[in-house]
Amino acid sequence: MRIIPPTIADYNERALAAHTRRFEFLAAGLDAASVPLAADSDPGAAGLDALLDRLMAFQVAIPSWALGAGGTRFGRFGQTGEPRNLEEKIEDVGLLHTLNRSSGAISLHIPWDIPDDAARIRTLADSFGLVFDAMNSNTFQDPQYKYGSLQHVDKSVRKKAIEHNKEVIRYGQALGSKCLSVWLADGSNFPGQLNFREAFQNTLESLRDIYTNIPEDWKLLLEYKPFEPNFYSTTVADWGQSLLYISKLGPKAFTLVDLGHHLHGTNIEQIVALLLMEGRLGGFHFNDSKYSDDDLTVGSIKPYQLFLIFCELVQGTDHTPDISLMIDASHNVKDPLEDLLQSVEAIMIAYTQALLVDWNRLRLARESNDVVAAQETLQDAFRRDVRPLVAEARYRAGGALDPLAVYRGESVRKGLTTERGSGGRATGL
Ligand code: PSV
Ligand code: MN
Repeated sequence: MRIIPPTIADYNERALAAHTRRFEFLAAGLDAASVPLAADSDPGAAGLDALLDRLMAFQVAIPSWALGAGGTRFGRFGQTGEPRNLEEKIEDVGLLHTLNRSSGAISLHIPWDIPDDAARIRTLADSFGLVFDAMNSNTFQDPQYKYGSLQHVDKSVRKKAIEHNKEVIRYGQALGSKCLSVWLADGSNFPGQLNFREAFQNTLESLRDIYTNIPEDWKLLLEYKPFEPNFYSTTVADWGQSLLYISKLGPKAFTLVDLGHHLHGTNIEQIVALLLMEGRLGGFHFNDSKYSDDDLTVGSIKPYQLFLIFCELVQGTDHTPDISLMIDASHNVKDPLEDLLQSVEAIMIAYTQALLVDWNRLRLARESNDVVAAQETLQDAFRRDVRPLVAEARYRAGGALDPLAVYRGESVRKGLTTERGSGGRATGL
């Protein structure tokens, strides 16, 4: 199912007058003059136009495994019209991108989504204006990985996992991706099960082998996670451990931060700041959580944390264009496409708010130890309703003023269900 531009134009026309009122009111009160220009924007653009250019340029990748219903170990409630193959997943991401113009990339997980005919898959993606973001290897489901993959005590299992990663790089090259993203479920469930130092050394040796196959213009991302599926130790458990590995690997290796992969109360924005400072932040998995790796809609629980993270990303602008930004969420009770639209919107809002922080005022407040003024400065930006700005950027880029309204108005899920049926199950977790 495709949504055609004239349909979007119809919806926009009906919403335009109300949007223009809100947008102009907001724009009149903005000091957007200090927003730095996007790399490809017109050098003559200033203020509001510069801000909107940056929003229009901003893209978040959609994971191929998040287009069907998620589940828990207690059950899974399927979604009708789920994509049955990679082609249909690409169509779904194409739908999102047509609506919001900010989801112009797809991230594949191998072997869940093997591009058998890479040229055809690339052409299909291209027809929606999509590129391929990070390629994710999967060394956690095969029965041989019960006791780990890259860390395994048996060299032949390590070898198998290494070869899998090399294969994923080859698929990525055929698709035009520039990045391998590695997340390891490796670890242990009980004290004594694992020799920590040997597990680290085995993992490092395996990663070194993979790293020698990373093409010159590629990145290797190493994602950390403190627990699950192992509950006593994880072999890449936190950002310090990820940084330790990647520092030993070389300049093409970077740390990936998944927002759900932290213990309660962890200051993620500080981690982001330090990784950016070291030039070692390579990727992001956005989601939200109340308790642990809940994989909820971005911005649904802790929008202030998301904003503070974007404050760090915006300040580290030298590095920002190179960071792979992706959603990594699960949809247990919502239509996945609606959920993804909400997530991208939340990211755009946080990004816009961060761009509007009065950084000069904040610097002065910090230098004079004016804690109150520092907090006020951040909250001035955070409490501003920037949704008309995000909508305006989307509108200028050819998208929908209100993507969800079009999605629902056009009964997209019903259309997908008619096309695909109600019994299909998308690959993924
Ligand atoms: C693991 O929890 C993770 O965050 C990794 O990024 C995986 O690739 C993804 O979720 C899907 O299992
Ligand atoms: Mn992740």
